[in-house]
Amino acid sequence: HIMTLELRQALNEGQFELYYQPIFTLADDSISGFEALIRWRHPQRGMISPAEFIPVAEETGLIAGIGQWVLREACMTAARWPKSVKISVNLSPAQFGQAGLLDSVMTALEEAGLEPHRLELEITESVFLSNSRQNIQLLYSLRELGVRIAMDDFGTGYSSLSYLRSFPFDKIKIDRSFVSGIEVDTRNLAIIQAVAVLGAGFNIITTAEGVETAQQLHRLKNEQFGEVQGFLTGRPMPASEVETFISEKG
Ligand code: G
Ligand code: G
Ligand code: MN
Ligand code: NA
Repeated sequence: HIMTLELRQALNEGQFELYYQPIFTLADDSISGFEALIRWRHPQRGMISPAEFIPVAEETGLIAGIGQWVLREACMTAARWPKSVKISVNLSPAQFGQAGLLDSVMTALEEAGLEPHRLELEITESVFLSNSRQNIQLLYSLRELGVRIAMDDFGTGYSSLSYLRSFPFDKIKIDRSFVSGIEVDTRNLAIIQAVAVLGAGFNIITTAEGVETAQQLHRLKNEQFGEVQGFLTGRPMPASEVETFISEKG
């Protein structure tokens, strides 16, 4: 791929950055943690979204190196935050196919001196589509380290309900497409209510993504949703702004 060389160069020359988006606990309005979101500051083309380059990195195998960088950087940054604040890192399904994921996670935690329970790994349902036995095994090994596992983009993949039985997730993050319009869309609201019940029954934290309006927040609170994340409560921000954000909102 035409981008491959540039991606390799980006990793070597430090062109990647992490932005951090806050996640709030609804019960007490406290900051639960931040999700790390990668950005590519391209020397000519400016900021490039991960939606553009992560698929290329997955195809070319560069995701291993990029993923390792993300883990180290996120853990180092989070180690400077108050201990009550967690860090969530997105794992690409392709990272599961590569040897060394477990090692990368262990090394990142050790180097940063971050307590494992403060690291949450976000995976998508597609991790269960291929090599599911091996991948579930790996998830258990990660869990044994003490890190938390969240199912990301819940509801957008295939037969998501069965995966909830395959692995004891700590959290489900419902995709933002189900949050949009819950003020008026009775079908999306019904899905939100069902997921809240599911979370309670499985003893899994529920997080709503893409919360953009005060009415949505209010609705989610009413439905006993656990957490919210979205432009309403905080946009992704550079690391340099996180500590101020915590001291103002925490
Ligand atoms: O903010 P946003 O445009 O950053 O993210 C777009 C997509 O890229 C989301 O699906 C998000 O999960 C994914 N993404 C963001 N950061 C990372 C990362 O560090 N690793 C992986 N694998 N995906 C990421
Ligand atoms: O797939 P994942 O959940 O990791 O993706 C996170 C993506 O959602 C990022 O691209 C992030 O910038 C974006 N995002 C975060 N909050 C909101 C929001 O309130 N509205 C919209 N439209 N996107 C959001
Ligand atoms: Mn995510
Ligand atoms: Na998501």
